Amino acid sequence: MPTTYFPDVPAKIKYEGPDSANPLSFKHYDADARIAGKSMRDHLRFAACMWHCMKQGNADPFGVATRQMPWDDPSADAMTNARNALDAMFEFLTKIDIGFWCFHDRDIAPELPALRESHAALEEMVAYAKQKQQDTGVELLWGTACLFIHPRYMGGAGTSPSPEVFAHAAAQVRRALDATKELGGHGYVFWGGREGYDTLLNTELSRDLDHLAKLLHLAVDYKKSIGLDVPFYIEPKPKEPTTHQYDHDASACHAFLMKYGLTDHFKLNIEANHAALAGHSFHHELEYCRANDLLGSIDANRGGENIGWDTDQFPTNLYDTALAMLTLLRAGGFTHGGLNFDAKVRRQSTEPIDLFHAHIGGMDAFARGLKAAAKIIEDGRIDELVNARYAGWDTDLGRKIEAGQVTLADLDEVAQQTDVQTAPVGRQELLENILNEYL
Ligand code: XLS
Ligand code: CA
Ligand code: CA
Repeated sequence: MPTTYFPDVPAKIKYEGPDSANPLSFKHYDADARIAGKSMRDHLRFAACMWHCMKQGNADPFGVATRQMPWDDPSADAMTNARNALDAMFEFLTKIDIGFWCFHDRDIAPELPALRESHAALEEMVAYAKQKQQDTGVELLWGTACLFIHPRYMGGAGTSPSPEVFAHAAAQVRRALDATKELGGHGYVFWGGREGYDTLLNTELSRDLDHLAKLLHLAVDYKKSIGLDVPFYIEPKPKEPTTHQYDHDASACHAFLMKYGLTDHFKLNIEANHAALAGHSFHHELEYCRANDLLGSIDANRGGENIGWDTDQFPTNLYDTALAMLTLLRAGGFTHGGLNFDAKVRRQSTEPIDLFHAHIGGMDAFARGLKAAAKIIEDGRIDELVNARYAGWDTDLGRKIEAGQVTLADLDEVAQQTDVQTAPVGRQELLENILNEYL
């Protein structure tokens, strides 16, 4: 192993303020600065992900990988490369001062010809990762199992037409839950990348949903049996890789969890880019979660605005980060979750140092969003305008309707006695102006 994979980066990226000309510094993220009663570090709980940072080389359907990844040596054996990738990941996390990481089972250990061998490889790499965590103080935000790369999962994992494939998925989930427990993970994610269909002509939709719920119930039972006391998250995404994914958006996941009696065990992991693919704003998905006590964790990225696929770009849009942080603060902040950069550098960002530029930009964008959101709440003007708009609901009539104390006939009486020709003013432009004052 080389002594460093990032020789041009200092031991720690530091906060130097907005006037600094040093690209390897934070301009806005000041980890220990306190905002709204907590340090920025504790509000934001940043995480970086193993798959985009260390594993994928930016191959696309038209070309091979372009990134330089010195931790991935084609002449070395798979386990050596796996160790090197973890060395590189923990060097990266330490230097950029990110306190959490996330991984899929197959990101940290290779898939080997026999499942038993893959299990053993994973156990070995979990032990190695545990040592790395102890050495650096980095913690596991969440673990997950990769149930979408291997050809056996082409028709789904929990929703596969084959019970043997279902069993393979269950085996991987079991071992990934063990890994999450061993590493003290704060949560566990189910992203149903292939839990959907390409065509309904070959699909039994209701059976698929029953099977998916079965897998999740089995995971809940197993989690209890090993004493893993952390939330499970479903990560909604409407499409890609399949044409239609069952975990379409937050409300579809909510309906699924309610139907199958899973709401006590699951929250959602909301990814910005997936919200866009579902035709929603990131803010909408987060607000839906806040309204339904489903806000678990966040995958912080963005999509290309004119592109209909999952580009997983680093977040730079301050509107998005401010509105996301507004919802998060109003929801009381993270308990187990965090802001995981599920984002990759662009294909022409080929050098290891580009990983630093990318994460610095994302962290500063969320730091600015946090500052803006805290000020908006403190300022109170937006809340006042919203309260004024809904003031009618605090009158006798509004309270009675909310409390279920009136019938349709009662309301017919009331309506006949009140001359209503318009409705409360919306003030959208003023609200947008106030928001802009803080950006
Ligand atoms: C893919 C998903 C995936 C999950 C983890 O689009 O974002 O990376 O976050 O399996
Ligand atoms: Ca994600
Ligand atoms: Ca994505």
